[in-house]
Amino acid sequence: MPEADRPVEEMLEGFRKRLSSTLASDEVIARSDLGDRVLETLLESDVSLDVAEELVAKTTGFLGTAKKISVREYENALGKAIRSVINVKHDEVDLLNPGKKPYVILFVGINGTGKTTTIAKFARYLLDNGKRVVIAASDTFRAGAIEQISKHGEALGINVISQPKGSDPSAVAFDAIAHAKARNLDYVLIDTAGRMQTNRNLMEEMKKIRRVSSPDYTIMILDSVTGQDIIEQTNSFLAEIKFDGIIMTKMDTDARGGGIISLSHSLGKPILFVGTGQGYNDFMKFDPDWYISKILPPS
Ligand SMILES: Nc1nc2c(ncn2[C@@H]2O[C@H](COP(=O)(O)OP(=O)(O)O)[C@@H](O)[C@H]2O)c(=O)[nH]1
Ligand SMILES: [Mg+2]
Repeated sequence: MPEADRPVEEMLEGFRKRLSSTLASDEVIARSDLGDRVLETLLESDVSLDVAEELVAKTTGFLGTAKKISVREYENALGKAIRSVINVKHDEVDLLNPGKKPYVILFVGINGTGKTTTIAKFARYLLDNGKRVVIAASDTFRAGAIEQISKHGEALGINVISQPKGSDPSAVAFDAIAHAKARNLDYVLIDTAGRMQTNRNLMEEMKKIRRVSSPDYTIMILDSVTGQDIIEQTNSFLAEIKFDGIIMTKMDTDARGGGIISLSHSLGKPILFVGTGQGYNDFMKFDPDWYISKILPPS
C-alpha cells in the first residue's frame, strides 16, 4: 500500500522548496553560477539529465545577454522553459467530446501502476459529465482483479462486463463493446493486466485485445514515484504498445516531483490527468500552468 494520501496543496512542495532555496541565495547573481545550481536541483527533483540541460539552456536563451540578472527574471524564464517542454499536444485531446459512440478507451501499463483505480476515477469523471459508461474487466490474469473492478462498478453504478478468471481478455472487451452498442452507451473503458515486457504471451495477448477492440484511444498509466526509471523499465513495453496519452498516478506520494516534466517530453505524449490519492475524487486534469505555479512563484 502507498503511504497516506497528501493534500494537493502539499504536493510538489519538495520541488518548490528545492528550487526556491537554490534561487533565493542572492538578489542578483551571475548567470553562469545559477545555471549549474539549477541543473543540479532539477536532477535532484527527478528531471532527467538531457531534459534538465535543455531546460537550463532554454532558460539562458530566454534571458538574453545580460551578465547579471535578478532571481525573479530567472524564475520567469525557467517557468517559460518548463512550459515549452511539458506542453505536449494538449490542445488536440478532448476526451469528453470524442465525436464517436461508443468511444473505446484501452488502459495499459505495468502491474501496480494504478490502472484499475484510474479507470474507476476516469469513469467517475465521465459520469460527472453526464456520460454513459461500461467497463470491460479484461484483466482476467491477476487474482482478485475482476472482483476489484466489479466493486468499483457497484460503487459507481456502472456495469462491468466480465468472464471468469483466465478467460480470453479480448472476448471480454468484445462483449463490453457489444453491450455498449446495444445500449447506445458513450464509452467503453477496458482494464487490462499488467504486462511485464519479458512475458511474450502477455504481449501477444495485449496485441490481440487491440486487434479485437480497435481502441479509439489508448492511455498509458505511469506511476510518478517510479520516476526516470520508468523509461528503462518500460522500454520494450513502450516500444510495443502504442499509446496516445498518459495518466500519471500517485503524485501525492512522489517526493521529487520533476519526473512528469521529462516523461511527457521524452515520450512525446500529453499528460491528460494526474492521480493524487486513492479516492475517486483524487484525480485532476493535468494543467501545465497549475504544475508550474506549484513549483515557481507566479510570474
Ligand atoms: N496514493 C495513491 N495511490 C494510488 C493512486 N492510484 C492508485 N493507487 C494505489 O495503487 C495500488 C495499485 O493500484 P491498481 O489500480 O490496483 O493498479 P493496477 O495493477 O495497475 O491495476 C492500489 O493500492 C491503489 O489504491 C494515487 O493516485 N495515489
Ligand atoms: Mg488492475
